[in-house]
Amino acid sequence: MLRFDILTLFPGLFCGVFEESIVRRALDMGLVEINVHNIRDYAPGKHRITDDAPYGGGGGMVMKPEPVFLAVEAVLGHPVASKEALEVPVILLTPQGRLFRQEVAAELALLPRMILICGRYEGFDERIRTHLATDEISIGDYVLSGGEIPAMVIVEAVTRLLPGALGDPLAALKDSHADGLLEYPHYTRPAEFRGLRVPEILLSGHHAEVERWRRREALRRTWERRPDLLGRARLTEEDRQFLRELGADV
Ligand code: 6GU
Repeated sequence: MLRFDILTLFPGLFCGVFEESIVRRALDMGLVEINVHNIRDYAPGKHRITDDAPYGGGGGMVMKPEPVFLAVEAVLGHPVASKEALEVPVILLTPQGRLFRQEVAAELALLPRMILICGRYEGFDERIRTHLATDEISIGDYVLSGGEIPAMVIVEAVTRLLPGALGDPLAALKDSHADGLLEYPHYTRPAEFRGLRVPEILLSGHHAEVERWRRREALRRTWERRPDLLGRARLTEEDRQFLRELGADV
């Protein structure tokens, strides 16, 4: 069982997204637990203020440290003496974090639980980074207004890796990126659609030939579209030979 605790100023955004699909299945099967907590509930004072102007001036607002620290402590059930002593990873979602890749999803899928903190406004008070977060993750090089959609992305990518989450236990291994390559092309019936034929090899029934074709198409597609991925992919000597024929320097 993997437990996610998501800390956000907009808990309503999470209604619905986990109600469908793989995550719903995993929740029903008891493979995951997802708790969404409103950071505002932990903001002291009548007005429950969660942000303030930055010291030193300049535009924008900054997330105050206290509500975030109190929310994490409430979830853990004890005060945080130091982040080094934390037994649960506290992951800050920020464009400045390490890039979320399939390997990171696989790493997180091995954990028993984690706390995801969604940022809003112009950023977090730096003390949240330095004295509370054990990790910082970004989902890509583009700007989002908050960490909520990144948190959804992480929950979905991690959950589908949990044993039993996918109907087909081998499906996760075949996915794009699972072995560092893009997926080969897929076809289904009919064999001819508006004059467009399915590649003959797929109709041949020669299993080994089909596998060879698929591997080559995955390599070709990765070379054509994402040559940057080839450096990290797991490649055999035969793979390298084929890529060299395409002009790759591997
Ligand atoms: Cl984790 N947060 C925000 N605000 N923007 C992002 C991101 C995260 N990852 C990519 N862009």
